[in-house]
Amino acid sequence: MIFTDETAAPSNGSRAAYDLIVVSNRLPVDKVTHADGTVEWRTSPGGLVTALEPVMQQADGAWVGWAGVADDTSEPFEQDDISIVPVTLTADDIENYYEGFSNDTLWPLYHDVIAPPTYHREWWESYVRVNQRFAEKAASVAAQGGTVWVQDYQLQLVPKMLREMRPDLTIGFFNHIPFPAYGIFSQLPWRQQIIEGLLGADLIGFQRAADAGNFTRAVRRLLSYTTRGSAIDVPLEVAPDDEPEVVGSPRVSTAKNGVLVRTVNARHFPISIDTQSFENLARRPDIQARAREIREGLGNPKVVMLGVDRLDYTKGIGHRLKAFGELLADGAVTVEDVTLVQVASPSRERVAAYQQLRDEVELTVGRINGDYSTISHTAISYLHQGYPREEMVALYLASDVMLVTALRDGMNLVAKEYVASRFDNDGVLVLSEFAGAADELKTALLVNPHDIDGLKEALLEAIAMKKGERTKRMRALRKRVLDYDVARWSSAFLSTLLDPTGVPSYVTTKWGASDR
Ligand code: GDG
Repeated sequence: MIFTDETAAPSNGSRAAYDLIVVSNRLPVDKVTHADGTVEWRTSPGGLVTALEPVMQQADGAWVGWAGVADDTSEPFEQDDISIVPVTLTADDIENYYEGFSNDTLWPLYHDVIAPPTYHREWWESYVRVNQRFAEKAASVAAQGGTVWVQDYQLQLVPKMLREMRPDLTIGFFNHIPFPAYGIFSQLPWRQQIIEGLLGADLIGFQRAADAGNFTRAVRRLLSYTTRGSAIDVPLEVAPDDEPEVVGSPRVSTAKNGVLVRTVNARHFPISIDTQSFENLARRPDIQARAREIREGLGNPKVVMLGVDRLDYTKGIGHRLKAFGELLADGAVTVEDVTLVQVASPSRERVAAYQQLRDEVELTVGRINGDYSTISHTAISYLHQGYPREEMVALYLASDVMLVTALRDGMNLVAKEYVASRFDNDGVLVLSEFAGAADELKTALLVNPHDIDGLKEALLEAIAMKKGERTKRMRALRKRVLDYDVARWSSAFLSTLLDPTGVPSYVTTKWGASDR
């Protein structure tokens, strides 16, 4: 959709109207301003954009979000046939709504308070203001009767705000991170507003069945609404004038007590990756050559173990280092035989808990390397850097054992990327049972990362695993990841959202995008 003055305007008077709108904190493009003042919009090739690109193109879709720089007031534009609608965040919004409430209140709270959440009323007020801004932007560009899909924990108030402004819209929400048990969630001073915000959606998606269960329990505890499996009855307060329109909606019915209710569904849709694109990269001869080069550079040890994470306290990097350090100390492994490569990509560097984590991890790595490395063999190759996807796939191919030891993780895409890259049916995945991926990747070596002895045993089992066993397990993992990729995920969510009965359907969406 090109924005022109002639573009059919929605009734709210904005310049363009879209049938499908994705709303996320970050746009799928970053604004980069060069030294000479020229501006470039760089695509960040995340799984979400890959999944949604075809459906967005067919549906005349737009993406509403922040461009990643403070005070940016860019006008909407087109990139790769998707309309991009930027939302402005000021430096104050970034500090309070994003780094504060999103990343220092909600993130630790939703990850089972691994780090203590900080509660500040100013952060909450900023969160409300910014959510309102996102909702207004989405409302101003949505076509009459259109569909809006809101993404993630930064925007949990948007569904209710949007419904109040535009009751004609179908609204979906997907939470990429865990939803905690009520005993933890109830710490949040604004717990009721968050639940009410989310209930503005018609369909609320979670990574795991347990997350959806935690959410419906919170609804019962806080609001006493009736729930039936994944369905939640939200009582309606209907003004007499609105009644004919509301009552005609397929989602509205009369409950046993005679009250009009709107049915909201909360269920799990485990996210996935663009599996084929990882396999295609892994099959490239130059990337295979790079994988061999990586092993040579490490001194050709018998076993390469790998960790790839954003440097985040949820990922259990410290637990993994402790287990490996103890195996070296016990003499169960030596640096000539086994080496660990740990990519820890920089993340949220202005938040204090992340600065502290970096110090702790780097102290531990330094100690282990100091104690056990030799001139020719390093115990841990620690890389506090981001890499192109090609290099990540080369690392996946170069490693015999992949370590995913998250203490709590919505899904963990790294686990799926490793599996997708191993078209040779080799490699062992050690996977935390606290990552959402554990519900699907059942033939991984599942571990409780808090149990350091258990983790050490799993590492030794992975290191010693015979080829036949590795192949058997990897084949089963690959079947799942190849079968259920990110296109299938988005299709499952959208077709459920658009099917008022709530029956899952992987067949087609309204726009004809099938699940492949
Ligand atoms: C949240 C939830 C959920 C990392 N370093 C580099 C790099 N990465 C890529 C990985 C992977 C992605 O970043 C990280 O995804 P994860 O799923 O592992 O974790 P979060 O960032 O915490 O994501 C999580 C996810 O949302 C989706 O719903 O699974 O549970 O926490 O794709 O490969 N990519 C490149 N260079 C790096 O240095 N190219």
